[in-house]
Amino acid sequence: ALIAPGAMHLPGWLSVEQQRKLVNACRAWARGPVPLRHTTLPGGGVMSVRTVCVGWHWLPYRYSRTADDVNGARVAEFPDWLTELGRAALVAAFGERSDTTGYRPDTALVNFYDGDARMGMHQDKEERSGAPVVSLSIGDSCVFRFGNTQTRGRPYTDVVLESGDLFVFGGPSRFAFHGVPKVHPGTGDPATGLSGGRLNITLRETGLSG
Ligand code: MD5
Ligand code: FE
Repeated sequence: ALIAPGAMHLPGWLSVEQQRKLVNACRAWARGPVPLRHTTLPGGGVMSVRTVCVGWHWLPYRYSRTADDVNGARVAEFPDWLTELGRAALVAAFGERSDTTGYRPDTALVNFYDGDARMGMHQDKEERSGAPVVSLSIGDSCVFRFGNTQTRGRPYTDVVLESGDLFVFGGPSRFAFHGVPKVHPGTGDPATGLSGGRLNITLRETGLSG
């Protein structure tokens, strides 16, 4: 369903097998070279979500090849199969367009939410690219709040994201405010390999080189 111009929600897009593969890949990335960890913000706050990055490391508020705020290690390489999954997601959402085959996501942010984790309303502005963001959800369902480009307040649309859902943020929706106000514990399917919590994987183009 089109939620707003450029914002497409495709429920149940990932098969359980694809979800298992992603869960296994995220487990491996979470073991290293950079561990899954809570990100500390410049003001001293600590995010409730735990994150590990692939390709480029996101830290507030820039990207680096090395995890400068964790252990200094170079992050894992972005694998080709994840590029192909990202392109397939764009085709599923918007069909074959010029920006589909040219899509070169080079970073994945893997967020893990336990039952109490939240993400406040924010914009993702560290990328120097207007390419779409591909968001894949696995495990417990959540309330995803999709807002506007002007303020973190209303108007916004609350969408329930469930295991296997694809959300693509492109065009005028790429720089909208958004957040995750609530996770619903115990709603995930253990067949995905996740016994609890919510996993979200976003694919992005940083627009950086080097
Ligand atoms: C999540 N992650 O469910 C979300 C999914 C993050 C984050 O917000 O920054 O790690 S990604 C939602 C997203 C990404 C880029 C743009 C827009 C939404 N948008 O314009 O609405 O853990
Ligand atoms: Fe975000």
